[in-house]
Amino acid sequence: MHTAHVAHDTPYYLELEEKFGAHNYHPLPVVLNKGEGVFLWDIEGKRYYDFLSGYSAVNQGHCHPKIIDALIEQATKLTLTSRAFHSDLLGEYEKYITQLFGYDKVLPMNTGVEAVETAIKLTRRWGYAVKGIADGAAKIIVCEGNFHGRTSTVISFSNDESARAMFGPFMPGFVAIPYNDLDALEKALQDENVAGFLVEPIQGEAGVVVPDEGYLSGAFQLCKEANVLFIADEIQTGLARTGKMLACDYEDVHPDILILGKALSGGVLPVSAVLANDEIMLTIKAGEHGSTYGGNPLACKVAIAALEVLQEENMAQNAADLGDYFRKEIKSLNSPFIKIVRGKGLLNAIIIEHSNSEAAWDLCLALKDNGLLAKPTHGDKIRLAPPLVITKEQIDECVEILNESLKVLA
Ligand code: IF1
Repeated sequence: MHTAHVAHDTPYYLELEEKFGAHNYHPLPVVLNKGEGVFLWDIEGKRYYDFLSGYSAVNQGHCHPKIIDALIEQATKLTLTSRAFHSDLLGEYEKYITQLFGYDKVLPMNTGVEAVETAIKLTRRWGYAVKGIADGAAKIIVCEGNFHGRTSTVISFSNDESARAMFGPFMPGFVAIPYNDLDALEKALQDENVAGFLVEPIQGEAGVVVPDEGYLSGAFQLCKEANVLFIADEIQTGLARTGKMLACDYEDVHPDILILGKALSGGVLPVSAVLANDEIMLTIKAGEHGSTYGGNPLACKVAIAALEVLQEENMAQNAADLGDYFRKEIKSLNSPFIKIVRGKGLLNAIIIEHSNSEAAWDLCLALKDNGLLAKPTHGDKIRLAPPLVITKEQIDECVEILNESLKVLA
């Protein structure tokens, strides 16, 4: 029977998800059906500024024409060969991305957490094969407050109860230390069985926690001296988001293992990557790691376009300039409800101070009504991360929307 496609209202879509979908998220009550640049539209045709950017996967703006053209062109030719055979795009992409970031090789994966898992396996394998750690004894140092994804191994070293409670038993081999604490790192590195230090240059989910100047370079130096791999998870901070191509670039740190994801495809499909030099990368031999979709020609074509667009449109510089401006403008509101404004480039967050524990959520509902989409994280923090193509005039309009929306907390 052919059902005529009739437009449905918002409750219709919310009810579908409620009835037929897992309840593993608590989204804002908005149903979107179009995205372009910094804007999203809901099914009622209302336009919003997107201040989440798909959790920093849409740095290039929604449906960037050049990325979509690459997607469409490749989709009509060849989307997946599996790695059982070669394609005419994998090598081209591997050459492009390794030369862009300065590494010998790349291991292509799909989601961010798959790349983190791959980096963990590479680090352990290097620990045994090169550093000489006894098989099975390798440890990786991580930071409290980390977020590196949601697989069983990765939540094993999370200290966020909402991410790990009742998902045990957990994977051993991880040591947690306080973030932004070089003394704690130095102490933990005394253990000869440590193979790597996995760190976010800025902690995203923790509410955009920016470490002290010198933390990344200090940590890198300590790892060098201890013959331990410095592993940077730039899945959220990378690809121009913080005002440089990589957040590590602020301190001229060249990670031993670099992990990318999210904006590597401009929000078009899951593409992630692990970059390292031969001493590390070649410890994994044929048949010892893989993925059905990893390095598929569609992903390769899209990722090249996504990386080119970041550079051609100078998005890192725009993020740096407008990030400074944005934080200054928010501070000048002098709102009694904004305790802290912090971030780097266009990865920012505000911390809400209010007697009502739901204040951040209420503010996000008001922002939505006023045409700006953002979402609280961990209760009182609201991440504010628009696509990197935003203009100064649009920042001004969004600061005005924030100012107007803050009245709901009065
Ligand atoms: C959710 C935010 C969280 C990440 C870093 C690895 C991954 C992520 C630094 C895994 C993913 C997403 C996941 C999403 C919420 C969002 C997020 F900070 F970006 F907002 F949770 F911290 N490393 N972050 O940020 O990548 O497997 O998801 O592709 O899980 O709720 P993924």
